[in-house]
Amino acid sequence: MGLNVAQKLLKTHLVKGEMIKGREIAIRIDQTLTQDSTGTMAYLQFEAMGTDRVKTKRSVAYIDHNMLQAGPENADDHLYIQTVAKKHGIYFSKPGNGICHQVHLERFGVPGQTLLGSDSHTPTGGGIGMLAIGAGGLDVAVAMGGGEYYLTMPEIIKVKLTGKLNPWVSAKDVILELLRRLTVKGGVGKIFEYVGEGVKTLSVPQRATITNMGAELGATTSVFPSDARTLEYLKAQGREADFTEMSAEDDAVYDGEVEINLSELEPMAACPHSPDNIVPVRELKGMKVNQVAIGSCTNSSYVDMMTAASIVDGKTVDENVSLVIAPGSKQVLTMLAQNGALEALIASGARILESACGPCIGMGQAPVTKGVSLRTFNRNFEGRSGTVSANVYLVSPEVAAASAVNGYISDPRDLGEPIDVSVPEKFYINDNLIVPPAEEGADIEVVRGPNIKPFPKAKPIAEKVEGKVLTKVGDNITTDHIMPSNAKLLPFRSNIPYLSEYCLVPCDSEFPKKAKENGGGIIVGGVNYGQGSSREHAALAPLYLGVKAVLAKSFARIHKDNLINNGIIPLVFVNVEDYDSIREGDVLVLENAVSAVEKERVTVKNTTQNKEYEMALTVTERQRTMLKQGGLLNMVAAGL
Ligand code: MIC
Ligand code: SF4
Repeated sequence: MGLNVAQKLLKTHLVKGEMIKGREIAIRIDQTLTQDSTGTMAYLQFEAMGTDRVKTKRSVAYIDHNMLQAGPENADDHLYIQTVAKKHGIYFSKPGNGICHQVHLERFGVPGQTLLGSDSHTPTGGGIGMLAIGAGGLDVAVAMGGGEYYLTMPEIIKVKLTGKLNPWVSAKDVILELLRRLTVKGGVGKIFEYVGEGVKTLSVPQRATITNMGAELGATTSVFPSDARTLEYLKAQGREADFTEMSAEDDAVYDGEVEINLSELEPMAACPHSPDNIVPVRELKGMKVNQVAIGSCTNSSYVDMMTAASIVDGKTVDENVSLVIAPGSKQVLTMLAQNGALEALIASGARILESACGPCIGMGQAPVTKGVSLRTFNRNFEGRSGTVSANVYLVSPEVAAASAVNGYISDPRDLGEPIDVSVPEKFYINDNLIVPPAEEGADIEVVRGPNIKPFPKAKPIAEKVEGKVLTKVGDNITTDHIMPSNAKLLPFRSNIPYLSEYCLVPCDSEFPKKAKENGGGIIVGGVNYGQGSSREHAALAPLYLGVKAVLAKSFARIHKDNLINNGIIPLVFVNVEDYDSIREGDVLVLENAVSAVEKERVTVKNTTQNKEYEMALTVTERQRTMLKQGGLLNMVAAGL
């Protein structure tokens, strides 16, 4: 039986376990990436582990999220990351160099290698044939220290692409179609591997758009083969030496299959407030638009920007629309400047932002009250834009640019003659914003600003875990709900005590107060609890507030791992009716917790209602040890 691409990648990196669906495996990590809003914690944790130099083939620290610098906090964090990187053997990508995933694809991604990143969109690297996985900062810190990465062997789903995209239909529409079919929880525990004739028709940046937004399916990762198109891209980046070919064998077997005929796709949009709320753009045609934003790690490549520039060239952005453009990297921005496209964008009335995440994570450009914002981004969770009442639609650059000119949501197919933009034969290469690490780090002083506070550490599990239900929330609660991120809060990513004051506030404004008054407690959640980002802060803030367990109908992968890494027990209702009966304020007890966490099923008593709930603890053996020890750091310290 032949291997598929995902299996080849896993097999060549397998350190422990058997590649049998549902079993725990451990893989060797070749490369890591961090960004600044998760990076400070990851490096504090890395320092706490006492490793001198990273043991990976390549580790890169990017600055791309916290760029507003409205006070000294962001700059202090940047300096901390820059100095800690220099000392410990990590490349540092300066602010202005671009969004981590875009730059990593351009300059560092290597087909056939593994990449672990402290950002949920790390699977962008799957576009170049990497096994690229998003994880919490602590997992990345361990990988930097040479530790393996543990995961449950995912199901591998074949996504067979046939046909070819029609003019004005884009890679974004491919992933929106998959989200339409499978929803934001459809990818949990799965790797999506793209195969078929249609694959050849997609360039690396297009593939990267698709693998990037596979994160919204909840997938472990997504991957394309490494083929002639990959070589073409690497050559254009002056990196053909990094190429290796890799494709699925003819008789490769998969755990499931989805087929998408590219020729049948049309422009689509994800409507408020979820990336899987998909409709064809033609159904929204005519809706007035207040803001259009083009950028983010999903759609900020050279081709995306050139597409937008070609559409607005010679035209004027509608008087009621604010068009903002954030090119994904310095490479992209420079090329736009060199070939005149930047001039076309500026002339049309576009507002040019620096190469960073910017509005995608609410760092500026919050839309008008109740505004309609069209974004080429990957997440449209309520409030993430910085305006709670705004309605954000996720679309392709083609739809975005056409709508910016017209002032209403437009189907780009109405623009007529297709434009022709392709990957250039040679990208502009200038890596002068990438600072290499010191040869010898011993003498480098790590600079810590006053905003950097120690992170909370979990304690080994108590014999009896007891607490009040502090809050009960519904389905698909995102990490943006649990630990909101916006221009006001992002500067405090190194300050958990401060951030904890905002924990779960979008769902329950009293949550931090109740947690403190009760000396901690328990959270009850619905389906897919913790979807979205990799931010460990969504576990660290609850830990700081004394949360001991989360009971939910199901969990998103990275958040569940982050909870366990920080000693918080994730329990799943076996009978979903129990979720209905539970009330805020009920006291829940898990007796004999130390032995209970060794079992697949545990009984939680509701002493207020005199009921018992059967809960599943579906974690690996290693995670059971981790829960007993009080998290991953304690486990590493104990040499386990
Ligand atoms: C996001 O898109 O939500 C973020 C901001 O990039 C996060 C990381 C973070 O919260 O810092 C992610 O996707 O993991
Ligand atoms: Fe940055 Fe947005 Fe991408 Fe997250 S999704 S890495 S905030 S551009």
